[in-house]
Amino acid sequence: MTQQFDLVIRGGTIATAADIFEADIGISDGRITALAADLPRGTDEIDATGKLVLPGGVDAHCHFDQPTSDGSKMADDFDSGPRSAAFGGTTTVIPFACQQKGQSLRAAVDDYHRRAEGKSVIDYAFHLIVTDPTPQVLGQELPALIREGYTSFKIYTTYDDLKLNDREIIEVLALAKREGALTMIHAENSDAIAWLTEALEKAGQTAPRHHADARPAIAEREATHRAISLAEIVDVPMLVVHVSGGEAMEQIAHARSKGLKVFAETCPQYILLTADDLNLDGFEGAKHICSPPPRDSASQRSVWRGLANGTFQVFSSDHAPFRFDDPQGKKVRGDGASFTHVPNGIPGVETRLALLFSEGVGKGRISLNRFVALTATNPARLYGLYPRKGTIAVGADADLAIWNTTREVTITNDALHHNVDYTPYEGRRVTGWPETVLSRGEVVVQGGTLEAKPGRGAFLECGAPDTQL
Ligand code: DUC
Ligand code: ZN
Ligand code: ZN
Repeated sequence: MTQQFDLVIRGGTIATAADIFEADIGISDGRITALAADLPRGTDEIDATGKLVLPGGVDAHCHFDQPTSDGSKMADDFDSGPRSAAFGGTTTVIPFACQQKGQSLRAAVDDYHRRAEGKSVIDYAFHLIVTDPTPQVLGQELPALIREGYTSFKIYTTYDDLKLNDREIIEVLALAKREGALTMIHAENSDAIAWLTEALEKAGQTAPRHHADARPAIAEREATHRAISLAEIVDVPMLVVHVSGGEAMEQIAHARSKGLKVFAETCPQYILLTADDLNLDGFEGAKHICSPPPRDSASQRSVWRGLANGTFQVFSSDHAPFRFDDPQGKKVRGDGASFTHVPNGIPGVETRLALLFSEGVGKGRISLNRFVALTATNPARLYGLYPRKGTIAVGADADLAIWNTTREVTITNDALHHNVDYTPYEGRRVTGWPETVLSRGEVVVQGGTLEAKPGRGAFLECGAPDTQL
C-alpha cells in the first residue's frame, strides 16, 4: 500500500546534529513519517530544491510577559514573542514562570499559563524560576510540578528579589537530584556587584556604560566557580546560563574535563556586542544593558572557541524585551537614569538563528551540524523535549525551517516582528535566512507572512532532562 502524506517537502538538503543528506520529508498528522528519496506525491507539496531543511529552532532561554518588580513591562507577550521567534526560524520557546518571593510556585505557574493561554503561534514549555525555596516549595510544590512536566528551573545568585544564598542553592540542587530536574543558574557575585555599584554611584559614574564596570567578568567567574562547586558537592548536573566569556568558561571547561556534568549556554550578545556598545551617545547605551554585560573582543573569541569545541551545548537568545523610548521600558526611571535603574535585557528571539548561521556556519567558525546541535537538538535533549522536538527523524514533530542559505538580509528593526522599538543588530548584514517555517506540519511563516493563527501553539510537558550529551 502506498503511504499517503499530508505534505511532502521535496528535494531539500537536510541537516541534523549528526548528518547532512538529501531526502524528501513525508509528513502526516503533524509528524515526520518518512525520510527517503522520491516519496510519492502528498496532498500538499513544498519544493525545497536548493534549500537547506533544518529542525526548527528551540529557544530555551527567552522572557515573555514576565512580571517585573520595578514598574517596567516586558514588551513581548505570548502573541508577539512566539510570532517573532517563528519569523526567525524557531518553533519551540521555553520562557520562565517566575516565583515572586513569598508567592507559591504553583500560583506563579497558574498565572503564567493564564498569560500564555490562546496566544502562542508555536509550541512552548515553561522553565520555573525558584526565588523562595520554602519547605512547602521544596517539599511539595516543586516535586509535584517536576512530575507534571516542568523539569527545569532557574535560580539566581544576584538581584535582591531573586537571589538564593549558598545554603538555599544546595537545598535546591539536592532536590533537583532527588527529582531528576535540571537546575539552570545565573552566576554573578551579588555582594561584589553591590559594592562596586555603590562606589560607582558615589563617584557619579551612573551612565549606561558603568553597568559593565559594576558587573565584571571576575564576579561572574567567582559565582560560576562557586555554583559548580556546590553542584559537585551535591553530585548533580547543572547548566550555567548566559555565559559571557573566557573567565567563566575556564571554570566550566575545567569542571567538564574532570567529568562533571556541567553544561553551559551562551547568547548572541556575547559574540556580537562588547562593553563599548554600552558607551553610546546620551542614553543610547541603555539599549545594550543586559546581565552579564557583553565584554570585549577577546571574550568574543573565547566564546566562539567554546561554541566550536563543545564547552557550550546551548545557544539561546535570552530575549528580555524592554522598549527603549518608553516609560515602561529602559526609561522606567527617566531618560538618563542611573544604570542601576535600567531594566536588564536585550531583544533577540528573531535574530538568534540567522546571526549564528551567518557568523558561525557562513564564516567557517562552526560546522552546520554543530549549529543544529546548539540551537535545536541539545536544548531539546537537555530540557526533555527530544526526540519530539529538535531533530528531523521519523516520529518527530514536523517542526522545520527551510533556509535560503544565500539570501542576504540587512537586519533592521522595522522588518522584525517583536514589539521592541530597537534591535542591537540594526544594520548588520547576514547571509542566510529561514524563509519557510513549519510547526507540526503546518506552515507558520512563508515569504515574510504569518500563515498560521496565534493560539495554535501547544503547551509542552517536558520529560526527564537528557544529560548524556
Ligand atoms: N538574566 C536573564 O536571564 N535575562 C535577562 C537579565 C538577567 O539578568
Ligand atoms: Zn539571568
Ligand atoms: Zn534571561
